[in-house]
Amino acid sequence: MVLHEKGVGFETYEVDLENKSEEFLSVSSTGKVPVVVADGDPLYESNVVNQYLDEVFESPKLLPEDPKERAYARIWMASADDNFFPAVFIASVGHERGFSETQVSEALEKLKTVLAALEERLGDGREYLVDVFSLADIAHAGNFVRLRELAEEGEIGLAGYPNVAAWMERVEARESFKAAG
Ligand SMILES: N[C@@H](CCC(=O)N[C@@H](CS)C(=O)NCC(=O)O)C(=O)O
Repeated sequence: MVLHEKGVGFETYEVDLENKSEEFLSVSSTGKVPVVVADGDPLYESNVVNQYLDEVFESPKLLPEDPKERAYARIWMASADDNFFPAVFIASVGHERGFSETQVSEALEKLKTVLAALEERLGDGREYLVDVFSLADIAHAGNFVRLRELAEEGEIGLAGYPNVAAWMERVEARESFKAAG
């Protein structure tokens, strides 16, 4: 999404995470995706990569100018990593990935807590997590598809989180979200 927002050209490589190639492991020291190879140097951790891209490519800026708003953007980016991603991931594919029934139900409960926090944050007509569309929204958007699957399966009722549902629609309507597929 960041690269599409910035209009920067790039190539993508499909990675088989069940059967990681030597070529992939030579650029991904953690064996995880995403990895961005920038002028030959591999960068990883999506929030770190996204901040690098935001610094290197000027426009549009995807972090607020105001230091406190910028701090809040980083707080929500950390929450996407620490709370939203693991909860959605284990709740949606935990069974296939060897997590126990208890871990999957705990992840679902955790997800409800995370959604409640997002719901509160997005109250009072706030369109995005900070005062502008930012890396904080992008940090969550990568898991919207899984969250929607959970909603379709009846595991999560998004109707109970109207601010979150409206925010998701706003983010999903962006060309960068559609282009990122
Ligand atoms: N905090 C990391 C998480 C990276 C991550 O966990 N990626 C998963 C896919 S969503 C992965 O590559 N898993 C493969 C594995 O662990 O073998 C980031 O945001 O980049």
